[in-house]
Amino acid sequence: MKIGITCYPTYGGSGVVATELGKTLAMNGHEVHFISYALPSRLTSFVGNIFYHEVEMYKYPVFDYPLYSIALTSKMVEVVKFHDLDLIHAHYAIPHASSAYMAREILKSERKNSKNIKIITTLHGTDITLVGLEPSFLPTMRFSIEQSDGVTAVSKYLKDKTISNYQIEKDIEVIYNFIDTEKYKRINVPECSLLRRNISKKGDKILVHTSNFRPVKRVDDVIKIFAKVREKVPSSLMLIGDGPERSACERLCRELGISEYVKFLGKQESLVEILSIADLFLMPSQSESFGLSALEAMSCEVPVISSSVGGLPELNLHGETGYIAEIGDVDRMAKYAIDLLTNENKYKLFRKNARERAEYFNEEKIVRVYENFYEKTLAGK
Ligand code: GMT
Repeated sequence: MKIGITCYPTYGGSGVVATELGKTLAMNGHEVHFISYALPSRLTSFVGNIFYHEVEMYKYPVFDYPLYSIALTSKMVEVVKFHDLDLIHAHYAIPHASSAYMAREILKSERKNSKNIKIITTLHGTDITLVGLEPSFLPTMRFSIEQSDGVTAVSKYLKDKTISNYQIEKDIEVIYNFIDTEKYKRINVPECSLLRRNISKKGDKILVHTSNFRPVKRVDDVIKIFAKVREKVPSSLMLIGDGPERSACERLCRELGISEYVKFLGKQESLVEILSIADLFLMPSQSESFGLSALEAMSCEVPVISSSVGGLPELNLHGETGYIAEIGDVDRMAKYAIDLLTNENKYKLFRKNARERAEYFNEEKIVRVYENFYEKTLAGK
């Protein structure tokens, strides 16, 4: 198949899923064309069969705001026409699904009797639960989801939310986030020992959180949970990523007098090394349609303490791969963390369970589900 993929190129989960999907599809022999405003951050090395097309933004003094969705539509039309694509897979509905819809209609009007391009939209999270609900987006969102030839959501929760929030009648297939379990596995290389020495004292437990530090991630709760854990268990906290809440979080650590034990590592590429020295992953999010970063941790045998929101209970099995608690219940999350970190046998079992659960979301298996979905959509089923 010849597949166009549009996604946000930044560090967010939707871009990661789209890029890893494209890379695996290319390895499976498909021709993949990324159409985005910058090179996707995970597209770091050369892979044959992968092409990248940058959306060119035209600046004109009259335009106070960049006309990204129109420029994207035109780029989609160009790439489909000159590379004879079979389908466009839009990741994160706003504005990718509506640009793809418009591109399909332009192409339809231009080549009356030739094959029609198919549009597949994957809903990732805040495109449905937050941003898409804004009155300035809602009607366009509902229309472009309904008009897609195929729609997928990354959890059952997100599928249900889409149907109830937008009164969508279209079939939505749940295709979970996935993980390369061969790459994301616990390792013990010299870099790990070096990192461990930098992070904590010998024998101390290490807690970790990775995110883009947006309010929805509740990184302040991560810090409050850690402060309570630290009262009972000698431990350190690694915070990976960056974003708008970071300064406030650094302040909170100073106020709580725990700065010495909290390492802000910023954006990092070597996640496997980092996760391999961690004992527990914290994800107390306000909203989370799936929780890809928790899956990355679980694949490296790190149990998860998370909130019970969104799709998290579909990933993190309470009492097996970690624990879940109500949003904001910092006391309970800390209690669960202390319980796990001080009970060696239970911890070992959770660690094993976390890895086994991650294997359920194995990349090969789930990319095959996407391929079948593409074929079904192309056949008009
Ligand atoms: O919806 C978002 O906040 C953006 C998106 C991203 O690009 O980071 O994250 C979502 O998509 C991921 C990949 O499908 C999911 O694993 C995340 O749970 C989801 N984030 C939220 O729902 C907050």
